[in-house]
Amino acid sequence: VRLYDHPASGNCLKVRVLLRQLGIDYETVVVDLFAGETQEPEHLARNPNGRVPVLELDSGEMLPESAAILLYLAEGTPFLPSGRVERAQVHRWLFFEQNQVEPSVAVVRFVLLSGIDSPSIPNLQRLGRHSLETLERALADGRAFITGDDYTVADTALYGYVHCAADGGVETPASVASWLGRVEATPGFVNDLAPFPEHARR
Ligand SMILES: N[C@@H](CCC(=O)N[C@@H](CS)C(=O)NCC(=O)O)C(=O)O
Repeated sequence: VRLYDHPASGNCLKVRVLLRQLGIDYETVVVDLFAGETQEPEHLARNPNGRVPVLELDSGEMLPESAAILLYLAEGTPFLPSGRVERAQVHRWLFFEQNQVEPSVAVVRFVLLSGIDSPSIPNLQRLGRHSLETLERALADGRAFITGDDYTVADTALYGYVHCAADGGVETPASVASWLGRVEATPGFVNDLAPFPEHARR
């Protein structure tokens, strides 16, 4: 497979982490989102939404959206349970990540690391704290991973931006920090998130 990727993107990191953990050979093509390459016709033909990650399957079919890519790759592996309820719990946290974590924690990280002076920063940080407090409450029963005893793609997805929440000025509760450590200790886990490049600064 081929991954249209950016090294500083948490959404792309999720996919790179899982590809490595599954031992899948892949090739990366960096699409420089800070140079506007995601909005060029060539990339819009891969993803009408003009974003990365996009996974190009061996058939040539394009699959955008990090959560869809994780689910596709994890099918039939221990990272995606087959039971109806167990799988629904994975979906539930994937939706939460996209609805609440990504629009707050990831967006405020982007704003601060790009040097954008936005009046929405305090509100994004408040929403970010709220989503990390949700994780804290979910982990309060001592579970090892977000859906229970086993590491799943729900953890991979949440890790993408939760681990770098401090970049956006959002503090991480202690139980969430411990969970991050357990995710990082899963076999084959490598976090290769790159810093924002110099040309990201506005
Ligand atoms: N919901 C999407 C979000 C993807 C996304 O926001 N990608 C950003 C980088 S992290 C991007 O490509 N931005 C470039 C642009 O908007 O032009 C996913 O989970 O894959």
